[in-house]
Amino acid sequence: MRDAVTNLIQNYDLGGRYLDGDAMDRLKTYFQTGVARVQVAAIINGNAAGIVKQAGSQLFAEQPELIRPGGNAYTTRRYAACLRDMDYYLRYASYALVAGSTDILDERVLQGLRETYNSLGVPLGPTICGIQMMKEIVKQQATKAGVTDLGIVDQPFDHLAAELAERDI
Ligand SMILES: CCC1=C(C)/C(=C/C2=NC(=C\c3[nH]c(/C=C4\NC(=O)[C@H](C)[C@H]4CC)c(C)c3CCC(=O)O)/C(CCC(=O)O)=C2C)NC1=O
Repeated sequence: MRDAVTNLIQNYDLGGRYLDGDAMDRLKTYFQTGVARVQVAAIINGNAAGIVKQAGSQLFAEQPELIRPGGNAYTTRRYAACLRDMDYYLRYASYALVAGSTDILDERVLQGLRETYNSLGVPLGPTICGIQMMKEIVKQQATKAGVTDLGIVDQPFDHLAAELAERDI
């Protein structure tokens, strides 16, 4: 698992290069967003259960067929598995946010996930909707807390969504 700084250092070390102006710019950007990253991670940590619950209610209100007989989240067990998955996405998104890198998402969350979902019939579209809903809730809460740099919040959630999306091209 790597973060923005170790990623950068590794690249420069591979080339045997000193950190140049470009590296400095990237480091500056990361450190300048550092306080906001920690702030948003704290918001997620303090409200995780509520965020998952709210996004879940929103998802099932918009797509009620998911929790009707024949739906993938129908039965208490599968309903709980769905919310548990949302909680995984939220928790790992908070790690990626602090790391300033989506590496951890690739390594710990996304690897083999599409295949697992496909074999269990877990629909990807609604899962992506759930991830986007959590993103919006986190952004609302971050805005309320005075965080202005919301692009950092988009990054991990959008990465999860994009990697889960069908892209057979
Ligand atoms: C930390 C990394 C990690 C992830 C991401 C993860 C996901 C994950 N979700 C699973 C199941 C599942 N995931 C869902 C999720 C949903 N169904 C829906 O209709 C909704 C759209 C959606 C919720 C938003 C459901 C219902 C199951 C159970 C499917 C089944 O057993 O039939 C399974 C199969 C094994 C199990 O049931 O536990 C895995 C591995 N596991 C991990 O260790």
